[in-house]
Amino acid sequence: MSPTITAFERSPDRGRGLARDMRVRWALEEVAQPYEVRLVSFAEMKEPAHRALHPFGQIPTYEDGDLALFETGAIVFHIAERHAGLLPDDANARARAIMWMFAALSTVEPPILDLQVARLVERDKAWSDERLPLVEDRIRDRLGELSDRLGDADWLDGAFSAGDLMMVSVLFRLGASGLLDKYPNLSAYVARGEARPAYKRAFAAQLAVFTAASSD
Ligand code: GTB
Repeated sequence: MSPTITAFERSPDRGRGLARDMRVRWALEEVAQPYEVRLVSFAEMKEPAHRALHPFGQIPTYEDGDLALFETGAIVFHIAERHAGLLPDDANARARAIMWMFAALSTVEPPILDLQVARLVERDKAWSDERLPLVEDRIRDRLGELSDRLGDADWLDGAFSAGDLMMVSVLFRLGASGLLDKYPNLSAYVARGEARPAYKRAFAAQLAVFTAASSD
């Protein structure tokens, strides 16, 4: 049996790969694990049946036999543990790859999410013009630090790992903001991730959902 993930029936990003099912699809493609997708509407996500899988009423979820998971960090980690290809065999290198997954989710992603909230939700507030530059500065700080660490390496710690998958996924969300442009090594790092065949397959699959929904 293949695992089943959930994704937006109609993604507000119009298939640009910004919704978080993309990282799960990418991980499954990297390890060549076929998967099913159950599409859910915004209303269905808030119903008891979906909340039984995801207490916060969100996507993605992951079901495989008796196991049901939510949170992309946990899902990608589970996939990486169960299959070869996303975590190194060496115990220390493996611990560092996991460290980078956490760094992506708990150190780099939060200010990037703040920016989306500042731009999409808070823009009409009287204090928005003052807050926005502060949020952008926090992102620049993190990007500068990450850029220094990456240097001219291809990936964060040796071979491509789940840590890179998560970090590229997080940085990808900065796309249209232009904030990555000042850090050519980070832009090239994201482009390297996007150039991976597994990424391309995952991107095409989530785009196909949007394209099919648009032609209904
Ligand atoms: N921490 C959780 C995880 O990593 O799994 C966060 C999950 C989450 O934020 N899910 C979002 C969701 O279900 C979709 S990905 N939101 C609906 C809700 O909360 O009611 C976030 C997202 C949504 C839309 C875009 N977009 O259109 O550009 C981009 C990203």
